[in-house]
Amino acid sequence: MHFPKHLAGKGLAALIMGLVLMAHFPAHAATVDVSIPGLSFSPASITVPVGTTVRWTNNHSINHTSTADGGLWDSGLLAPGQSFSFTFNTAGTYPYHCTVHLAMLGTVIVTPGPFSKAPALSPLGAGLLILLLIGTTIWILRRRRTAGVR
Ligand SMILES: [Cu+2]
Repeated sequence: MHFPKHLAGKGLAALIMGLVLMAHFPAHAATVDVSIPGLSFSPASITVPVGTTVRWTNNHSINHTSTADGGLWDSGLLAPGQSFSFTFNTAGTYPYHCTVHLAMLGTVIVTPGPFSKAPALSPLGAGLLILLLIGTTIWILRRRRTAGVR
């Protein structure tokens, strides 16, 4: 039962390293859906953090577009059932419309997001993770040394 234990130690170290990486690079690139159920966008206004991808899906029976008022994005004609995605990498307020039906209006509000406001992981949490990582590394090294002496 010597070898499996050794592997378990490595697995634990890999798990902890993974946790540390996740703490530093949290999944923030979410996708948010906006539906076109008729002659409107639903929801008409959404607020998302920087890095979010907004996906418009035409759930209506006729063509529509999602077109930024400033021209930042333009889906072109979306046939029924088609989708168009755009990723917002800069905070700001982005009004948009449908070029076929000018009364169809929407707004995407992009907030600076968690990165620029506060660290994703508290200093205490980060410290504990690093301690765990160091502890596991020492544990593995000691196990290796013990095996080598024999
Ligand atoms: Cu339209």
